Amino acid sequence: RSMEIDLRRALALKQLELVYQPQFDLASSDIIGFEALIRWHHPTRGLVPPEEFIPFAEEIGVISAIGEWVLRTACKQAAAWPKPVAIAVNLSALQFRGGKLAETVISALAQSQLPVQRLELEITEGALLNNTDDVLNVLNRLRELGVAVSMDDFGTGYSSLGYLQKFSFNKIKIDQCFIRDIDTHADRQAILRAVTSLAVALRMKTIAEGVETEAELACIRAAGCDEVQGYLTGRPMPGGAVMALLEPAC
Ligand code: G
Ligand code: G
Ligand code: MN
Ligand code: NA
Repeated sequence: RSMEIDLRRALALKQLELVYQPQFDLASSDIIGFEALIRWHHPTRGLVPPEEFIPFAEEIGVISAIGEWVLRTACKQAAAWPKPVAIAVNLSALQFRGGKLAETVISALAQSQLPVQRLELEITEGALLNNTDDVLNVLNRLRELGVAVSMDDFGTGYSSLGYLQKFSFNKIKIDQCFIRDIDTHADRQAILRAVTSLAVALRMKTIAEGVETEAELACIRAAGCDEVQGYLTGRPMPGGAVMALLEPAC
């Protein structure tokens, strides 16, 4: 109960923060973007992880407000970065309800002056599970605006492949469960090769998530992934650290 009261007030009390995890192109080693990840600094509980409060925010009906804050804040901060890299924002399935999402995205872009090509939205297949046609309409509308859409946590749901046929995602984010210890798991290597060749055929990019070791990185390269995101190449960092990282070295 008190957690509910606290979460309802978290936005107004400025207890929410976005951290950013870098994403790298494997061929060039360039930073190509950052994923925005939300953090809740609770006054007594300390740092509450999103796995704990995002489902709760969905349950008590504040996810739309939080999601809109995330979108506006990420666009505003990214617009001020010294390099025009991409900013990836996670969407909850519930943000597709109410038919306001496309307007919110348009408004966040206009307010921040972020060029539309720099925005990527990440959705899990959970977002497509119910009211699939409504969600697809919104996604197509966003696509027409020029926003990129990634399928997050690919391979962990019930019908990831089915959704690839329904919507042409710009990018497939391959879940960490296929990446972890891939250097010692031939089955994971086989799965990764299959997913990357599928992505080539569908003209989608691939990014490997949760890469933690050089050995994993070598396998990901060998499998032909386009991009990498993980603790090995960069942990989620506050906005100030992003500025420092992107500032040209003199
Ligand atoms: O950074 P990480 O532990 O912190 O994130 C855990 C989970 O929380 C991931 O599944 C991620 O997609 C989700 N998450 C992080 N930030 C956001 C956000 O801004 N909105 C939504 N809906 N989910 C988020
Ligand atoms: O949105 P998504 O479900 O992809 O959220 C990414 C989550 O993975 C975040 O919680 C982020 O902090 C976490 N993460 C990113 N890189 C790594 C990594 O290398 N190892 C682990 N264990 N978690 C990671
Ligand atoms: Mn994500
Ligand atoms: Na993911």
